[in-house]
Amino acid sequence: MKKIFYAFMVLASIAGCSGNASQEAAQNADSTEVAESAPVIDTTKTYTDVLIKIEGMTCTGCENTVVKALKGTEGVVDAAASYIDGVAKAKFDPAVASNDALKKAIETKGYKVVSVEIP
Ligand SMILES: [Cu+2]
Repeated sequence: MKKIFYAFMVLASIAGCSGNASQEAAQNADSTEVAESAPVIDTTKTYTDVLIKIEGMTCTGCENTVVKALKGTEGVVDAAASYIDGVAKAKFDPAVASNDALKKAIETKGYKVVSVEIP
């Protein structure tokens, strides 16, 4: 019975989110790992803030996937996303990360980056 229940949950989550559910489940599974390696803001550095316009986010799970993708990118110290507005914000060390690196991290998760701009 447990296997049947699990299969149902997987199907339900896939139906609820256009194709990114399995990736979200994988991301959620190692959420503690992400928390442990949370980046620290160094006040001696100058960071770049960007506003990223994204197509394809449909729920809070998508927001989490995008935020984790951004925070998992080397040089990113803060990130947030809104599926309702179709945007994400990120703060990064321009000596380490770049607009293209952020774009690539998001598009690897199956979302389309429309633009990366200074807000
Ligand atoms: Cu979603």
